[in-house]
Amino acid sequence: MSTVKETVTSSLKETLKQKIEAWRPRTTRLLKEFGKVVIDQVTIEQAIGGARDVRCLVTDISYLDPYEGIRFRGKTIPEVFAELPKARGSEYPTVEAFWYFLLTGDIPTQAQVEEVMAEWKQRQNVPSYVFDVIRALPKDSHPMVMLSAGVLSMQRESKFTAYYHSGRYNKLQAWEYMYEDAFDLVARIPIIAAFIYRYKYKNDQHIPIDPNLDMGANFAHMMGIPKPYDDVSRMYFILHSDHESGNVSAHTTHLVASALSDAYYAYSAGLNGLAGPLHGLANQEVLSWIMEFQKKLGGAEPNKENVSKALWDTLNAGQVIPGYGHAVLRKTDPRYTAQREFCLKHMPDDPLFKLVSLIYEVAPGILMEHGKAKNPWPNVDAQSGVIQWHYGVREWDFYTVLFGVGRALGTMANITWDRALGYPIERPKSVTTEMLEQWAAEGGRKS
Ligand code: CMX
Repeated sequence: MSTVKETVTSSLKETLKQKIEAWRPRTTRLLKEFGKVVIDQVTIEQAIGGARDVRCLVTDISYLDPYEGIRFRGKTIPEVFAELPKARGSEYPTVEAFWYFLLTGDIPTQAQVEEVMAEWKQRQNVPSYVFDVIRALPKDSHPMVMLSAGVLSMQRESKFTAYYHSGRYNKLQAWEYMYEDAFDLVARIPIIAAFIYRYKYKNDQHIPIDPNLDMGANFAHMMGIPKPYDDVSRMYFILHSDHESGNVSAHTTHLVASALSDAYYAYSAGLNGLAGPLHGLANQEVLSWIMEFQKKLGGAEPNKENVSKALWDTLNAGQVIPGYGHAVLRKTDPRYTAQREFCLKHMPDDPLFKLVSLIYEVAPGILMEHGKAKNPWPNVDAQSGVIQWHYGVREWDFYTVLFGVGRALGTMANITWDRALGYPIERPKSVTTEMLEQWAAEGGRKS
């Protein structure tokens, strides 16, 4: 039985407990018997260049192959969409089914999904002070500031922190309290996000939770957007959930949690990283770029020539083309493809979608000719804003908040497993420029 007293209705935690206990000996054996086996080397280029491609993080929640793209728990995006139980009358799985899958690696049965949905509802009460905190911010604060502050304000609710200070702290059981916080956080964050949207852009008029709906449908309902926005939400949150551990939002969350900071501290920090324009904020930058381009066209039809010129203007001004390039991927992001397939099915004639498709036709060739970006192909952010725009979410500074709701799933699954496997505080080693110069002259570090 679980050691945490909770009104828990699903068997998810017990399943997770069995998985964790079966997994721990693998990590222990690797450390004890094979701890000194070399798996990578670090070059000067990597030390200066953001640790690109250095293999020094471990996660089993997802893996990113440069040419294949993301696999969640060993499954590609099409496999995840095909194999997980769907929401009633929907083309997409419920987020609750995906949460079960991310945590355990198992495809849940319909009955298990319903249990998780019931537990999810139990956990989704957002304390009222969270809304007060958001309201206390200047109204023109970026919605990511509101989301990060809202998440951080819930830190006083942390069951992990209460357990840590209880005098009963036990490393083997710590994950159970991390799991409690992680589950509370994923259940609450869509409500905070919808609140921010309605507060900031819809005259502070709010739509209460519908307790009969799954997470994706409830989010659409609270946003005030009809079908198929429920499917857009399910698809969107699943696609943005995880991208292995090295990206800024996932890594920051893992890093902060490694100091035994709780899920609220950790994810608020992760959100702050997601809000950077080279990371999650790129989705708002894509829309902002497109709008600027259309303004300059002044009503003329977009075509390959004027799109190419605008892309070259951006590059020649020393700016990046938002939504293109990636630190790991070396092909079109399958998260881009999944969203493109949705667009082809549901909104093929949308003018903005057509423009995004036109950009896709010319941007990779231009980036190749430009010769700097290692990956000239589109990433997830190139396509996501267009779908939101089509369904009426035209306030593009909100788009990264949607990314943040999805990314909570992966980061929270990860920090639960981090605690379960007893990963230590993260602490890489710095060197000085002088040391690098000395090792460069000597042809490598000798001691
Ligand atoms: N447009 C123009 N130049 C680009 C570029 C793009 N889309 N992508 C990379 N480059 C440039 C880099 O700025 C870098 O230039 P400098 O040598 O002058 O510094 C050079 O090409 C080499 O970069 P890279 O090794 O190919 O890419 P990085 O791993 O350093 O960076 C990323 C990856 C995503 C930050 C970068 O491709 C980029 O800035 N893309 C645009 C922003 C974007 O879409 N970000 C979202 C990524 C997905 C996400 O996290 O949400």
